[in-house]
Amino acid sequence: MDIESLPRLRAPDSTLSLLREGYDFVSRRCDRLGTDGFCTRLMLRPVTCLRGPEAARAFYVPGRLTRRGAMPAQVLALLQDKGSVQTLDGAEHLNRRALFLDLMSQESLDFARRLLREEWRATARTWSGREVTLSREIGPILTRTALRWCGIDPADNAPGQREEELSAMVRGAAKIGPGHWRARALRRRSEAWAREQIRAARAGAPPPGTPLAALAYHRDPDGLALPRDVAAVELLNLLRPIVAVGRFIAFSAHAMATEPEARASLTTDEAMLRAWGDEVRRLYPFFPLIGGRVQKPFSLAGHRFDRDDWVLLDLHGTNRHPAAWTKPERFDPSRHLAGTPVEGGFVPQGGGLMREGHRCPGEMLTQALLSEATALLHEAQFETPPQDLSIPRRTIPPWPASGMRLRL
Ligand code: HEM
Ligand code: MYR
Repeated sequence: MDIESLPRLRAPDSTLSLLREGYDFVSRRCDRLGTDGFCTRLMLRPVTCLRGPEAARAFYVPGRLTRRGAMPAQVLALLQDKGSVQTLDGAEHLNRRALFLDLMSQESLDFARRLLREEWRATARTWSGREVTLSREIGPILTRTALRWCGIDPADNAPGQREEELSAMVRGAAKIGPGHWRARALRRRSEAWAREQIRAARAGAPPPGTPLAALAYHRDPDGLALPRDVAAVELLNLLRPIVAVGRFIAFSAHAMATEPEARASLTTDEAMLRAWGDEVRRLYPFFPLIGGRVQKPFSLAGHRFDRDDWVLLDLHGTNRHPAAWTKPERFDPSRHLAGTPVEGGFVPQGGGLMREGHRCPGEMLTQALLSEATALLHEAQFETPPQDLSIPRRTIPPWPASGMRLRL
């Protein structure tokens, strides 16, 4: 690893550069300095930015870093929120995390795929012969999929409003200014709705075996039910990211449009679909950086990380790191069929173990939905009308510039 003593940037604070450069902020500086990390300040607070598989392995040693006080408050407010699984550590975290992992059985992943196919087909009836913008169409489809998967009937739950709220949370998480504050207001409306779901589930009989029932009846390590507002926050932590998978689906269509050679070898074989989706998750910009605050001091390549130090791991830059991938910028799904990636080199949804640590527990569900959507896009044999196919590098997270227009 190219970390000797980590260089310190000359600029007194890098917040504006991060906002200006988005996904390229860490990598540009590392490339320039010839290192895999550097020290700077963000929002006036000292931080060490790291990238690459070795850094990711160090970052994901169990118990080393907490997520508490490690993500900007605005991001936390719209994504995971107070009291959520991401803010927990130790036994309480393991217990809450098991709630999420227990929802990811093969049967339940297959059910999610079936729901997505149904909702896609129902909407696609209105598409034939017409040009559609995938970024606009996919949100409602995934919102209905997410509600039904959780055990909530879209018909009784204003799916249009739910879609507006859930999409705003993702769009507004890394924004500052009015876009962010509007999303905060929508999030409050969404939380009120989610609390009512939990209340009603506890008062009545939620469909057994559903995520809603699991949340309503979950017990913490002391045998207590989750407070209603915490259960509501966790319900949103299921619904919101399922809707967020829409970006990966748009990126999958983008790859079909821009990588004709790879598209020619795409089939609906399960291993192929998975490899295609993994290559989309590896290369396209989504979750840029994950933060941690040191709980157990450690050293990495001669640099000492002390208790409470703030660390940011560049997930996007790690997925494209030459220590993990040959020709990292090339879109090549077959690389995922060839073997397992270098440990720590494939972290689109975080790294480390699935059972403990904070790696995204929805990763398998993301893969399942992305495989299904890739199959549906492949079957649709769409063409792409002339449009701006660039992917913004400073909007976090982006859509393809034209929203990904398809002719079906
Ligand atoms: C955590 C990304 C989809 C639920 C995370 C983390 C990332 C991430 C980077 C943090 C990892 C860390 O702290 O080390 C994504 C992306 C997704 C996605 C890019 C694509 C849409 C999902 C889905 C679900 C989900 C579909 C559930 C249905 C969660 C939860 C956590 C989490 C509950 C917190 C876990 C913990 O702290 O233990 N995700 N995720 N995510 N994700 Fe996802
Ligand atoms: C989810 O809804 O939980 C999944 C995807 C959300 C992606 C949103 C990206 C914003 C992260 C900003 C991090 C900035 C760290 C300095």
